[in-house]
Amino acid sequence: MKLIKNGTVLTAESEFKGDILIDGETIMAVGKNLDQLADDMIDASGKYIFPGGVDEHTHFGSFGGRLFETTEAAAVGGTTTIVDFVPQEKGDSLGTAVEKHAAKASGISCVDFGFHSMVMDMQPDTPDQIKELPKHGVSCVKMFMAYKGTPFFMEDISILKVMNESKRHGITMMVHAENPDMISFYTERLKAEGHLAPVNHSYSRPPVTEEDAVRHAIAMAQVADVPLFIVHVSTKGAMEAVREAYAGGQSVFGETCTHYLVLDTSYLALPDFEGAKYVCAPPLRTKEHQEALWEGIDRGWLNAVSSDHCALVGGFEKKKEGLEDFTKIPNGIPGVQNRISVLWSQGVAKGRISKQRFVDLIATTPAKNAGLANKGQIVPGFDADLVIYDPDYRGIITQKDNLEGIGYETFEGFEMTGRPEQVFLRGMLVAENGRFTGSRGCGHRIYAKPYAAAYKHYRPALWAQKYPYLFFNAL
Ligand code: DUC
Ligand code: ZN
Ligand code: ZN
Ligand code: ZN
Repeated sequence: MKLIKNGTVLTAESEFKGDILIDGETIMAVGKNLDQLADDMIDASGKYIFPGGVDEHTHFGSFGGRLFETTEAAAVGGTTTIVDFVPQEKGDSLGTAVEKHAAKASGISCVDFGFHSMVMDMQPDTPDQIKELPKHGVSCVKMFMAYKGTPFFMEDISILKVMNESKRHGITMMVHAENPDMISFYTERLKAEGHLAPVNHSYSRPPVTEEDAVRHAIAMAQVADVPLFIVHVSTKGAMEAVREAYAGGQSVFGETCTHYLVLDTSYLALPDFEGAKYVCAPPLRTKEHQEALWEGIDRGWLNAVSSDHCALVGGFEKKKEGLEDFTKIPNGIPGVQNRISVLWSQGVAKGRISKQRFVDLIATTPAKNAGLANKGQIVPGFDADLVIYDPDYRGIITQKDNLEGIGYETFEGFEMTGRPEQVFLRGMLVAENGRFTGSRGCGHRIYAKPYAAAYKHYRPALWAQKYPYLFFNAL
């Protein structure tokens, strides 16, 4: 058995000096005086130990993602589990889509991996396929209110039907909330006036388009009487909509992403088409929104920070398809590698969030949101996914250290105030000081459980008192 000794253990609730005993792939004990049980000692004096990161929102295989070859980047950054969104091809059932996607990850992924479904081919029998998802280890399904005219876009009636079925099977509804018609309206106007540079992508999707859609999604969740999870919240107004709905008794939750916390709209206006690197949806926002999001994650109004990692095949070159027209720039930016580093350096080290909030946001709650039973906590019986973090390391994030394989680093030039020194995936050392030391395919598929966090925090009684006329069937 392995013993990680003399470190400071960080959890979502507390921190304490303690040793961690690992038996094979599992945490065996946390405490003192465990030496006699160990045959392998790792000294973590002066270091922090926190649970391996859980990135509940990645696109290794959608939006033109690079598939799972580049998951080494996750491992070196301290993320030991990813939950990847599964694109649904026309004609495939939701379950078939998951299995096809899983086949691309198996034997390749360097970190453990689970899946969220995305409904992209809505057929009359699609809602009925929701009941199959737990069998495929899927606990969440995402639908898009944006991208009208593409397979992503879903009508309200489709969303309502899937919501209705999701509730019966404990599947968490996730929504990408942006108002597509408002975006079309702005886009047409910008194009007509000849405004085609990358920064116009953000002008075509101003904050109001997100807040409006979030409020609409919340209303749909009221009608269907389901818990709701809003992915990639990027604005103050959208965050407040989530917060108000929750305060009002509705089970509405949300995450934000690393880039919305630290990158602002000025990146989109960089010369020589550099701004295209930062085109994502929802777009980067102004500093005012960033400040609100920091408050939101500190206070728990948003419960997780994901990367929304989109490593486009072709990287920056691919984005040049939009040289003449911002609407043709593929959406999405990479960020799986430095999610943890950035949140520590810009959050913990600058006093914006506590170490406990940090652990909760990067590992503990994302695991709960995604229904991953043995991930995200340093507790006996859980997977021995652990990061030994050196808080004294000082460096600069730069492309030469990047393993995401896209040719640019989203957080180029940001300070690293500390870094993951050693990363363990189920007890295996998979990364050390920025180098991947595991083997291709060492990541396992993780089967999520239904009735995840959004359902655990479901409050039907409160809800029923407030809207008795909507309240048909409590869980
Ligand atoms: N939605 C995502 O979740 N990621 C990238 C682009 C998008 O629209
Ligand atoms: Zn059913
Ligand atoms: Zn989205
Ligand atoms: Zn995404």
